[in-house]
Amino acid sequence: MTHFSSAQFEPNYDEAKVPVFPIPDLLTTFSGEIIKNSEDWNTERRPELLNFFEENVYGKVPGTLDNASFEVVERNENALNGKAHRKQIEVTLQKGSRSLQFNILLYLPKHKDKAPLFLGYNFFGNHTITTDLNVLVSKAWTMNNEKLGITANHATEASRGVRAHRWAIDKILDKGFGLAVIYYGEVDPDKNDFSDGLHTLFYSKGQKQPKANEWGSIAAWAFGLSRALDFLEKEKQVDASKVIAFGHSRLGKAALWAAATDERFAGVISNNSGCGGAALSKRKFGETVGRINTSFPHWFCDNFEKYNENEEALPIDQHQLLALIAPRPLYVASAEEDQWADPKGEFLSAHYTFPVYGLFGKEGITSQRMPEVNQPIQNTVAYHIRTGIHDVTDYDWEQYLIWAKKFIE
Ligand code: GTR
Repeated sequence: MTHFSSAQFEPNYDEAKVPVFPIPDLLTTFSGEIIKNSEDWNTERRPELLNFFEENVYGKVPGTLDNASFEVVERNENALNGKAHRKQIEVTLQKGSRSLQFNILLYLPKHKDKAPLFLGYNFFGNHTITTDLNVLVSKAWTMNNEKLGITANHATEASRGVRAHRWAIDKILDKGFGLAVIYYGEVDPDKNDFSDGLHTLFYSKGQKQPKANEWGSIAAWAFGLSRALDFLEKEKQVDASKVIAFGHSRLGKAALWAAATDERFAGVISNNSGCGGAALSKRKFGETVGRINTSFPHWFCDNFEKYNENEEALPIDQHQLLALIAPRPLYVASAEEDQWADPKGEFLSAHYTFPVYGLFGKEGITSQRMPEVNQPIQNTVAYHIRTGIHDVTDYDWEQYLIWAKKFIE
């Protein structure tokens, strides 16, 4: 197993140095059988791919919960200047004598009886996504970020609204969609330490960390999204058959894995998810498997380390993760200045899913030519690369809303 320090690692940003690499075939099973229709995809190929990603990339969920309960701790029928219904829900997950709590912040458009909805995580707490003074500040461990006013590993009033620019709440509500968000650190704190968060609920006696094929943090965050969907299914004003998992960057990786493992998600948006998300691993452009497993050893399962500086040995690539979403709508988005996430690798990965979407009579992206910046391609599989940096912008949301109106609503 290769370990190397971040300092030793020189990322490649030169297209000429991208290795010649195979694209593992979506429609040939590991034993060489050819998949000819959607039924064979669903019964043979999809399960074996899903199983590979579970065992070797993200890790398996080691058991089931004993109980999940939901309590509405705050609500207002006239939030955001009368535009929305707001609810804050405390979710309690239980296994034996252990439990974990996280909070969902839910905004629903007032004029709609049943709204389709985006569900996603935020990085620093629900109160950071809006200047709404009624949103509760998380008490959980939070990564320090002086610029955002977060010190001593806890958020305070100082960070209210600091990430509002990433969540176009007004635009979302105006188009008739709801938005539900969760602070990801309440589900599993983002640190290489398995003594807290969701993992601890499932340990057997004396166990201190997940086994080599068991879940890392991305899979734990994905599991949290599914539990939030359990709640949304009970919520009368939500159309739970139209919930789109959304995520940026590491949380885009989590959204993709949530939609891959839980087919109740109606679709998924990967915003700049990069390595271990939408981007092809075998291109080794920007962030690589070895680098991500070194910087963030807790994100994937330990089995994934076999592929550190050894992407050639992977019998799969990330387009096969994306294909697990089929036939549901999938949006992959990149940013021009986010070369670390390998925009071309994200585009090609979305492109290579088209034969699977085709089995279902859905339109993927058949051209191998990347579109120009700010020229979205919007089929059931959609892609855009916008100008600017690694971020979520109004431009991104405007495109997501056009696409979601067409393919989800
Ligand atoms: C980076 C990491 C990326 C991406 C990003 C983020 O440091 O290398 O894979 O996940 O963080 O989440 O913003």
